[in-house]
Amino acid sequence: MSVLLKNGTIVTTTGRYTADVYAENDRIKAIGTDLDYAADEIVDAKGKYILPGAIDPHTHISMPFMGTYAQDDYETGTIAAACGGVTCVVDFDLQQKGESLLDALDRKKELADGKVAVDYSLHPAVMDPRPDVIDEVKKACREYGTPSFKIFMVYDFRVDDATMIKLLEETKRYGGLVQVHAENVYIIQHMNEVLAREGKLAPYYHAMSRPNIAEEEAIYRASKMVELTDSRIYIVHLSSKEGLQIVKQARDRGINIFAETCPQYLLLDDERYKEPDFNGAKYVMSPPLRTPASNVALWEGLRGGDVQVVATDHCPFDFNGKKDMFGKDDYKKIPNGAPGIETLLMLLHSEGVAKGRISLEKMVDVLSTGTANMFGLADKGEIAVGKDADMVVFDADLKFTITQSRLHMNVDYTPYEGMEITGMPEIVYSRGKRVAQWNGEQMEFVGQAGHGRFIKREPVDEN
Ligand code: DUC
Ligand code: ZN
Ligand code: ZN
Repeated sequence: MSVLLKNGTIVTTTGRYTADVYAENDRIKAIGTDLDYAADEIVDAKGKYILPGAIDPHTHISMPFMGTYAQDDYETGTIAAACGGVTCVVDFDLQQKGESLLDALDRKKELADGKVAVDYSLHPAVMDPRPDVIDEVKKACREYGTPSFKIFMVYDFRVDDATMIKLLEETKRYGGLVQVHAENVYIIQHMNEVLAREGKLAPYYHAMSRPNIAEEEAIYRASKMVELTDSRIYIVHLSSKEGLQIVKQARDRGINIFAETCPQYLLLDDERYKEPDFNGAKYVMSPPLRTPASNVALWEGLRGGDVQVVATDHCPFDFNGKKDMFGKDDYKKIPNGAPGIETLLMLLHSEGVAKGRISLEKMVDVLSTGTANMFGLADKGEIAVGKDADMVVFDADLKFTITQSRLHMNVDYTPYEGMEITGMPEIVYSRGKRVAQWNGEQMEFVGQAGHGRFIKREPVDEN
């Protein structure tokens, strides 16, 4: 299979230029002007951007959570990804009690292989940190190709500070990266008690129960452990301006702390929880939506380089039947999470690039190139000779109105219903194979479940 894209505008993290791109058997083979290959597929890309496929390093596919399951499975989730221009997904793999990290990886791979429509990898999530589990870090980094490890500072399955220190030391030894959900559990428990006493149990109080200070304190504590161990850490779904301030201060002191944010924390705010008829439940996620001041600060964090990655935290639960299953009378019982894998690229382009909040090059960095570097995806994230031909032909002027019925995620709502988008993918390639295309009204999937592969990732250079 070979593809020749003619006269497109190739976008990198440092600039853009007009050229042809030729891809054959998974990889980009040549970039230049007037390339003359007899390709199976020749596309006139004049006036269109050629972007590296977006990478979503934060998804919860088929994840058991709060008495139910995140609804997308590997097939529906990666079909939606392809339709949104996301050509690689790194999903969280939650270790069960008593299970080894490596067994958990095998278990999740079995669910994914043969179903995924685009390439994928896994982050082991450490939930049962026995000493033998810490010892598995080496194998996960060196043999399994999964050198990033998720931990939670909240929820029943959180790790304590001692475990975090051990993991930071062990990952440092083998070139791994700890990723942390940073919220202070005791602040949240306290707020839950206060709000319950006052009878404040509607979705809006979910946000009040998890104040910015809970994120700020946890990030500060995590940053101190990184300083102690001279290691590295990655803050997932950074949501607050106070949390960002801690990240920035630590980075200014030379501490290796990295941060990811998500479209919902850039674009939505806590007024959403006040929507009538229990609609506020659609936005119940953790951390919660904040105020516009945090939205503004996070865009600034992206521009300034203190936030390096934009991911989705895709974790979909139907509004009808899941969000309202146990939580009608108590925000604490509403499954936490929202859909987003398919809307990542369109939102970042339309609300970020088209509105002048970030440059096109910065978008490529935080969705593709920087993400590939952060997570050791050596063959991904760039339109360059030798890289995987994960490519998006992108029409920056194409208009689309987001509506749930024109999306592919296996869920009955989108938090962005009715939003007018400028700029959409026209064709999406996964390793040179066309997997999705614009059909005049919406994206349609034209690939195959099972085309995607497990990608072994590389640890950073050991020090
Ligand atoms: N937060 C969510 O909203 N969903 C899944 C897990 C998490 O930390
Ligand atoms: Zn989280
Ligand atoms: Zn998450």
